[in-house]
Amino acid sequence: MQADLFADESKAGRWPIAPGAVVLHGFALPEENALLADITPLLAAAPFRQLVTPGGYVMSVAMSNCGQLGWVSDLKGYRYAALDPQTNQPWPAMPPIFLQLARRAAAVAGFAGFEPDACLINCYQPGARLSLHQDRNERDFDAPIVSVSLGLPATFLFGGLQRSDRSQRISLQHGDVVVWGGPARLRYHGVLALKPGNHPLLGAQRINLTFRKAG
Ligand code: MD6
Ligand code: FE
Repeated sequence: MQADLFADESKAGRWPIAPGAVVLHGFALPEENALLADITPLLAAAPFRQLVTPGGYVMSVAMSNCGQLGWVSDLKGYRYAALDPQTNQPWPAMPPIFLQLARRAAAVAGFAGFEPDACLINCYQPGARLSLHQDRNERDFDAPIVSVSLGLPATFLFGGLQRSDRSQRISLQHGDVVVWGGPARLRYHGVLALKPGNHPLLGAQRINLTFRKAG
């Protein structure tokens, strides 16, 4: 009896944070080992690197990508690129497990038919942060974004459509998935400086996978 209560994936651990945005608590936990096993070879081909913003600052978050397109930043601007500028090779392919998880999470959140072509991989060490921004380098804003948190917990700042709107603070734990689209797609958001700690699987870091339809 009790088992049936949460048999419907669309209800368990689903926390709406705004119209179009929902946290799926623990949604990625059944896949944690498979996800981590797939990340290792990706990073061997396209290692984490700290990108430079168009304004000349070195980002504290280290980044890599997989999929047909990867998000990059340099003094010329932010954009998606098919080749890793560090190797001039295509980004590693998106592992099937990543793709399936992103599709499933989007569908549960009400965005059926999500077909991501880009997965940004963010690595936060203690102290690393992401200042308030909008995700607007994608070609169209109809598709949602699916964001998977692994490792140390972080505080996600979730603001409004204007930079000056006040932000909510949302705690994201290992295995949580945020899906974000529709009327929430262009909301400002960021991540507070990561607190030191030790995660049993990932050690002193947080890894975030962000799936987008960029092209
Ligand atoms: C992060 N995430 O959680 C950074 N963007 O490390 C993002 O910037 C983000 O989680 C758009 C939608 C969901 C996100
Ligand atoms: Fe973002």
